[in-house]
Amino acid sequence: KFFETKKATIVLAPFSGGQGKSGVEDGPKYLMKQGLQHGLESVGWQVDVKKPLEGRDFEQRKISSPEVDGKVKNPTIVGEATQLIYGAVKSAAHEGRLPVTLGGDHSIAIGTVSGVLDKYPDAGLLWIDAHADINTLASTDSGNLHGCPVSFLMNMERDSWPESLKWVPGTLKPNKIAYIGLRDVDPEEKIILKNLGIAAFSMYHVDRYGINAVIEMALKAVSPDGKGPIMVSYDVDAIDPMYVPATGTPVRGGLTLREGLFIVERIAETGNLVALDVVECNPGLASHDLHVIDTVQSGCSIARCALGETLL
Ligand code: Z70
Ligand code: MN
Ligand code: MN
Ligand code: MN
Repeated sequence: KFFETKKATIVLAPFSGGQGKSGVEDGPKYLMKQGLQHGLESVGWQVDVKKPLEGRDFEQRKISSPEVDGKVKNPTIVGEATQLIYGAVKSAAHEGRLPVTLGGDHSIAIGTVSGVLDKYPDAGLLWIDAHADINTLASTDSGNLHGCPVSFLMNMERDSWPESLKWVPGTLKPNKIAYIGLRDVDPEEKIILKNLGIAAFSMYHVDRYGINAVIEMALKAVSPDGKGPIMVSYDVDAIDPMYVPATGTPVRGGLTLREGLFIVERIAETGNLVALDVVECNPGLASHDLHVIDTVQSGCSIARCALGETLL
Protein backbone atom coordinates (compact mmCIF):
# COMPACT_ATOMS: atom_id res chain seq x y z
CA LYS A 1 0.00 0.00 0.00
CA PHE A 2 1.66 3.20 -1.20
CA PHE A 3 -0.70 5.79 0.33
CA GLU A 4 -1.87 5.80 3.94
CA THR A 5 -4.17 8.69 3.19
CA LYS A 6 -5.25 9.62 -0.31
CA LYS A 7 -3.31 12.84 -0.95
CA ALA A 8 -2.48 14.05 -4.45
CA THR A 9 -0.60 17.05 -5.79
CA ILE A 10 -1.55 18.51 -9.14
CA VAL A 11 1.65 19.84 -10.72
CA LEU A 12 0.94 22.38 -13.43
CA ALA A 13 3.44 22.16 -16.30
CA PRO A 14 2.34 24.68 -18.95
CA PHE A 15 5.32 24.16 -21.23
CA SER A 16 5.56 23.90 -25.03
CA GLY A 17 9.34 24.05 -25.66
CA GLY A 18 9.67 20.36 -26.49
CA GLN A 19 7.94 20.89 -29.83
CA GLY A 20 7.13 23.64 -32.28
CA LYS A 21 3.44 24.38 -31.93
CA SER A 22 1.92 26.91 -29.57
CA GLY A 23 -1.15 26.14 -27.47
CA VAL A 24 -0.06 23.03 -25.57
CA GLU A 25 1.07 25.33 -22.75
CA ASP A 26 -2.64 26.13 -22.23
CA GLY A 27 -3.46 22.47 -21.48
CA PRO A 28 -3.21 22.79 -17.68
CA LYS A 29 -5.42 25.89 -17.59
CA TYR A 30 -8.17 24.18 -19.61
CA LEU A 31 -7.98 20.95 -17.62
CA MET A 32 -8.27 22.89 -14.36
CA LYS A 33 -11.12 25.03 -15.69
CA GLN A 34 -12.91 21.80 -16.65
CA GLY A 35 -12.82 20.81 -12.96
CA LEU A 36 -9.95 18.36 -12.75
CA GLN A 37 -9.18 19.18 -9.12
CA HIS A 38 -12.79 18.75 -8.02
CA GLY A 39 -12.93 15.52 -10.00
CA LEU A 40 -10.04 14.06 -8.03
CA GLU A 41 -11.55 15.29 -4.76
CA SER A 42 -14.86 13.62 -5.66
CA VAL A 43 -12.94 10.34 -5.96
CA GLY A 44 -11.73 10.78 -2.38
CA TRP A 45 -8.38 12.50 -2.68
CA GLN A 46 -7.13 15.54 -0.79
CA VAL A 47 -5.61 17.69 -3.50
CA ASP A 48 -3.15 20.57 -3.51
CA VAL A 49 -1.68 22.37 -6.50
CA LYS A 50 1.94 23.27 -7.33
CA LYS A 51 3.10 25.64 -10.05
CA PRO A 52 6.85 25.11 -10.47
CA LEU A 53 7.00 27.14 -13.71
CA GLU A 54 5.09 30.14 -12.33
CA GLY A 55 6.76 33.48 -13.03
CA ARG A 56 9.07 31.98 -15.64
CA ASP A 57 9.00 33.13 -19.25
CA PHE A 58 9.68 29.92 -21.16
CA GLU A 59 6.97 30.56 -23.75
CA GLN A 60 8.31 34.06 -24.35
CA ARG A 61 11.87 32.76 -24.69
CA LYS A 62 10.81 30.04 -27.12
CA ILE A 63 9.15 32.62 -29.38
CA SER A 64 11.55 35.56 -29.09
CA SER A 65 14.83 33.65 -28.99
CA PRO A 66 14.39 30.20 -30.51
CA GLU A 67 17.47 28.08 -29.92
CA VAL A 68 18.94 25.37 -32.13
CA ASP A 69 21.93 23.34 -30.94
CA GLY A 70 22.97 21.12 -33.83
CA LYS A 71 19.55 19.75 -34.71
CA VAL A 72 18.10 19.92 -31.19
CA LYS A 73 15.53 22.63 -30.61
CA ASN A 74 15.30 24.72 -27.43
CA PRO A 75 17.48 22.56 -25.17
CA THR A 76 18.07 25.35 -22.63
CA ILE A 77 14.42 26.00 -21.76
CA VAL A 78 13.63 22.27 -21.84
CA GLY A 79 16.46 21.64 -19.38
CA GLU A 80 15.40 24.47 -17.05
CA ALA A 81 11.68 23.70 -17.13
CA THR A 82 12.08 19.96 -16.66
CA GLN A 83 14.45 20.51 -13.73
CA LEU A 84 11.84 22.71 -12.01
CA ILE A 85 9.15 20.08 -12.64
CA TYR A 86 11.54 17.42 -11.32
CA GLY A 87 11.86 19.34 -8.05
CA ALA A 88 8.10 19.69 -7.61
CA VAL A 89 7.32 16.04 -8.40
CA LYS A 90 10.18 14.74 -6.30
CA SER A 91 9.13 16.70 -3.22
CA ALA A 92 5.44 15.76 -3.61
CA ALA A 93 6.42 12.09 -3.88
CA HIS A 94 8.68 12.29 -0.84
CA GLU A 95 5.82 13.91 1.12
CA GLY A 96 3.78 10.77 0.48
CA ARG A 97 1.56 12.45 -2.10
CA LEU A 98 0.65 11.21 -5.59
CA PRO A 99 1.83 13.72 -8.22
CA VAL A 100 -0.56 14.33 -11.13
CA THR A 101 1.35 16.46 -13.62
CA LEU A 102 -0.56 18.31 -16.33
CA GLY A 103 1.34 19.18 -19.52
CA GLY A 104 2.41 20.76 -21.59
CA ASP A 105 4.25 18.68 -24.17
CA HIS A 106 5.73 15.29 -23.37
CA SER A 107 9.27 16.60 -22.78
CA ILE A 108 8.05 17.41 -19.25
CA ALA A 109 8.20 13.68 -18.45
CA ILE A 110 11.98 14.04 -18.27
CA GLY A 111 11.24 15.88 -15.02
CA THR A 112 8.27 13.91 -13.72
CA VAL A 113 9.71 10.42 -14.21
CA SER A 114 13.07 11.48 -12.75
CA GLY A 115 11.26 12.89 -9.71
CA VAL A 116 9.24 9.73 -9.18
CA LEU A 117 12.32 7.49 -9.54
CA ASP A 118 14.06 9.52 -6.81
CA LYS A 119 11.40 8.33 -4.34
CA TYR A 120 10.66 4.92 -5.95
CA PRO A 121 13.86 3.73 -7.70
CA ASP A 122 12.24 0.48 -8.82
CA ALA A 123 9.03 2.06 -10.21
CA GLY A 124 7.65 0.65 -13.44
CA LEU A 125 6.70 3.18 -16.12
CA LEU A 126 3.74 2.73 -18.47
CA TRP A 127 4.06 5.06 -21.45
CA ILE A 128 0.66 5.41 -23.10
CA ASP A 129 1.21 7.08 -26.46
CA ALA A 130 0.89 6.83 -30.24
CA HIS A 131 4.63 7.60 -30.27
CA ALA A 132 7.63 5.97 -28.59
CA ASP A 133 9.36 9.28 -27.70
CA ILE A 134 12.68 7.41 -27.51
CA ASN A 135 14.69 9.25 -30.15
CA THR A 136 18.27 10.13 -29.23
CA LEU A 137 19.93 13.35 -30.32
CA ALA A 138 21.50 11.27 -33.09
CA SER A 139 18.28 9.66 -34.31
CA THR A 140 15.80 12.55 -34.06
CA ASP A 141 14.71 13.95 -37.40
CA SER A 142 12.48 16.72 -36.02
CA GLY A 143 14.86 17.92 -33.30
CA ASN A 144 11.83 18.21 -31.02
CA LEU A 145 12.70 17.08 -27.50
CA HIS A 146 9.17 15.80 -26.81
CA GLY A 147 10.16 12.98 -29.18
CA CYS A 148 13.20 12.15 -26.98
CA PRO A 149 12.31 12.05 -23.25
CA VAL A 150 12.68 8.29 -22.84
CA SER A 151 16.24 8.30 -24.21
CA PHE A 152 17.22 10.84 -21.54
CA LEU A 153 15.45 8.90 -18.79
CA MET A 154 17.41 5.80 -19.83
CA ASN A 155 20.76 7.63 -20.01
CA MET A 156 21.25 6.87 -23.71
CA GLU A 157 24.16 8.65 -25.40
CA ARG A 158 24.82 10.95 -22.44
CA ASP A 159 27.99 12.25 -24.13
CA SER A 160 25.80 13.99 -26.72
CA TRP A 161 23.54 15.75 -24.21
CA PRO A 162 23.28 19.54 -24.00
CA GLU A 163 24.62 21.10 -20.79
CA SER A 164 21.09 22.06 -19.70
CA LEU A 165 19.94 18.44 -19.44
CA LYS A 166 22.94 17.03 -17.63
CA TRP A 167 21.05 17.19 -14.31
CA VAL A 168 18.94 14.20 -15.49
CA PRO A 169 19.91 11.11 -13.42
CA GLY A 170 19.00 8.71 -16.24
CA THR A 171 18.33 5.70 -14.00
CA LEU A 172 15.37 4.13 -15.85
CA LYS A 173 16.14 0.56 -16.94
CA PRO A 174 14.74 -0.89 -20.21
CA ASN A 175 12.90 -3.64 -18.32
CA LYS A 176 11.02 -1.00 -16.30
CA ILE A 177 9.12 0.62 -19.18
CA ALA A 178 6.22 -0.68 -21.27
CA TYR A 179 4.36 1.11 -24.05
CA ILE A 180 0.70 0.88 -25.03
CA GLY A 181 -0.94 2.50 -28.06
CA LEU A 182 2.02 2.85 -30.43
CA ARG A 183 1.28 3.46 -34.12
CA ASP A 184 3.67 6.20 -35.28
CA VAL A 185 7.19 5.05 -34.43
CA ASP A 186 10.25 6.24 -36.37
CA PRO A 187 12.40 3.55 -38.07
CA GLU A 188 15.38 4.23 -35.79
CA GLU A 189 13.13 4.11 -32.73
CA LYS A 190 11.96 0.64 -33.78
CA ILE A 191 15.59 -0.50 -33.83
CA ILE A 192 16.18 1.00 -30.35
CA LEU A 193 13.07 -0.71 -28.93
CA LYS A 194 14.15 -4.02 -30.42
CA ASN A 195 17.79 -3.78 -29.34
CA LEU A 196 16.85 -2.94 -25.76
CA GLY A 197 14.10 -5.57 -25.63
CA ILE A 198 11.53 -3.04 -24.46
CA ALA A 199 7.94 -4.20 -23.96
CA ALA A 200 6.03 -2.30 -26.64
CA PHE A 201 2.35 -2.91 -27.37
CA SER A 202 1.18 -1.25 -30.55
CA MET A 203 -2.37 -0.89 -31.82
CA TYR A 204 -1.76 -4.20 -33.61
CA HIS A 205 -1.38 -5.89 -30.21
CA VAL A 206 -4.51 -4.17 -28.89
CA ASP A 207 -6.48 -5.61 -31.83
CA ARG A 208 -4.75 -9.01 -31.67
CA TYR A 209 -5.11 -9.67 -27.94
CA GLY A 210 -7.60 -7.08 -26.69
CA ILE A 211 -6.89 -4.23 -24.32
CA ASN A 212 -7.40 -6.35 -21.19
CA ALA A 213 -4.67 -8.83 -22.11
CA VAL A 214 -2.38 -6.02 -23.27
CA ILE A 215 -2.56 -4.15 -19.98
CA GLU A 216 -1.90 -7.37 -18.04
CA MET A 217 1.16 -8.07 -20.21
CA ALA A 218 2.39 -4.50 -19.78
CA LEU A 219 1.99 -4.63 -15.99
CA LYS A 220 3.75 -8.01 -15.88
CA ALA A 221 6.63 -6.64 -17.95
CA VAL A 222 7.41 -3.77 -15.56
CA SER A 223 6.48 -5.52 -12.29
CA PRO A 224 6.59 -9.33 -12.57
CA ASP A 225 5.31 -9.85 -9.00
CA GLY A 226 2.52 -7.30 -9.46
CA LYS A 227 3.52 -5.45 -6.29
CA GLY A 228 5.89 -2.73 -7.51
CA PRO A 229 5.04 0.98 -7.78
CA ILE A 230 3.68 2.08 -11.17
CA MET A 231 3.91 5.45 -12.85
CA VAL A 232 1.77 6.29 -15.89
CA SER A 233 2.86 8.91 -18.42
CA TYR A 234 -0.24 9.40 -20.53
CA ASP A 235 0.00 11.22 -23.88
CA VAL A 236 -3.60 11.91 -24.87
CA ASP A 237 -2.71 11.23 -28.53
CA ALA A 238 -2.76 7.51 -27.63
CA ILE A 239 -6.54 7.84 -27.86
CA ASP A 240 -8.03 8.13 -31.34
CA PRO A 241 -8.40 11.71 -32.62
CA MET A 242 -12.14 11.10 -33.04
CA TYR A 243 -12.29 11.38 -29.22
CA VAL A 244 -9.19 13.53 -28.62
CA PRO A 245 -8.81 15.83 -31.62
CA ALA A 246 -7.00 18.76 -30.00
CA THR A 247 -3.45 17.45 -29.81
CA GLY A 248 -0.22 18.30 -31.63
CA THR A 249 0.29 15.09 -33.58
CA PRO A 250 -3.03 13.29 -34.06
CA VAL A 251 -2.65 9.81 -35.55
CA ARG A 252 -5.72 7.94 -36.71
CA GLY A 253 -6.38 4.34 -35.71
CA GLY A 254 -5.90 4.84 -31.98
CA LEU A 255 -7.46 3.57 -28.78
CA THR A 256 -11.17 4.06 -28.29
CA LEU A 257 -11.99 6.33 -25.37
CA ARG A 258 -13.14 3.29 -23.38
CA GLU A 259 -9.91 1.39 -24.09
CA GLY A 260 -7.96 4.48 -23.05
CA LEU A 261 -9.88 4.78 -19.79
CA PHE A 262 -9.82 1.04 -19.11
CA ILE A 263 -6.01 1.12 -19.03
CA VAL A 264 -6.00 3.56 -16.13
CA GLU A 265 -9.00 1.96 -14.40
CA ARG A 266 -7.10 -1.33 -14.33
CA ILE A 267 -3.99 0.37 -12.98
CA ALA A 268 -6.10 2.04 -10.29
CA GLU A 269 -7.41 -1.39 -9.37
CA THR A 270 -3.87 -2.67 -8.69
CA GLY A 271 -3.49 -0.03 -5.97
CA ASN A 272 0.09 0.49 -7.18
CA LEU A 273 -0.17 3.81 -9.02
CA VAL A 274 2.32 6.34 -7.58
CA ALA A 275 2.25 9.11 -10.23
CA LEU A 276 0.45 10.22 -13.38
CA ASP A 277 1.17 12.63 -16.23
CA VAL A 278 -1.51 13.84 -18.65
CA VAL A 279 0.20 15.58 -21.57
CA GLU A 280 -0.22 16.99 -25.07
CA CYS A 281 -3.72 18.51 -24.73
CA ASN A 282 -3.51 21.47 -27.12
CA PRO A 283 -6.77 23.46 -27.04
CA GLY A 284 -5.34 25.83 -29.66
CA LEU A 285 -5.41 23.14 -32.32
CA ALA A 286 -9.13 22.46 -32.12
CA SER A 287 -11.06 23.45 -35.22
CA HIS A 288 -14.11 24.26 -33.08
CA ASP A 289 -15.27 24.43 -29.45
CA LEU A 290 -16.63 20.88 -29.31
CA HIS A 291 -13.14 19.55 -30.08
CA VAL A 292 -11.76 21.48 -27.12
CA ILE A 293 -14.43 20.08 -24.80
CA ASP A 294 -14.00 16.49 -26.05
CA THR A 295 -10.24 16.65 -25.57
CA VAL A 296 -10.22 18.35 -22.18
CA GLN A 297 -13.00 16.14 -20.80
CA SER A 298 -11.06 13.08 -21.94
CA GLY A 299 -7.98 14.37 -20.10
CA CYS A 300 -10.00 14.90 -16.91
CA SER A 301 -11.52 11.42 -17.23
CA ILE A 302 -8.06 9.86 -17.55
CA ALA A 303 -7.02 11.50 -14.29
CA ARG A 304 -10.19 10.54 -12.39
CA CYS A 305 -10.13 6.93 -13.63
CA ALA A 306 -6.42 6.59 -12.77
CA LEU A 307 -7.18 7.77 -9.24
CA GLY A 308 -10.02 5.32 -8.76
CA GLU A 309 -13.26 6.51 -10.31
CA THR A 310 -15.71 3.77 -11.35
CA LEU A 311 -14.17 1.19 -9.00
CA LEU A 312 -17.03 -0.05 -6.88
C1 Z70 B 1 8.56 11.97 -33.80
C2 Z70 B 1 9.67 12.92 -33.37
C3 Z70 B 1 5.93 13.01 -31.19
C4 Z70 B 1 4.23 13.47 -29.95
C5 Z70 B 1 5.07 13.75 -31.88
C6 Z70 B 1 7.22 12.39 -33.21
C7 Z70 B 1 7.22 12.48 -31.70
N1 Z70 B 1 8.89 10.61 -33.45
N2 Z70 B 1 5.40 12.85 -29.96
N3 Z70 B 1 4.02 14.03 -31.11
N4 Z70 B 1 3.38 13.53 -28.91
O1 Z70 B 1 9.57 14.09 -33.66
O2 Z70 B 1 10.63 12.48 -32.75
MN1 MN C 1 4.35 11.50 -26.19
MN1 MN D 1 2.37 11.15 -28.78
MN1 MN E 1 16.40 9.75 -37.86
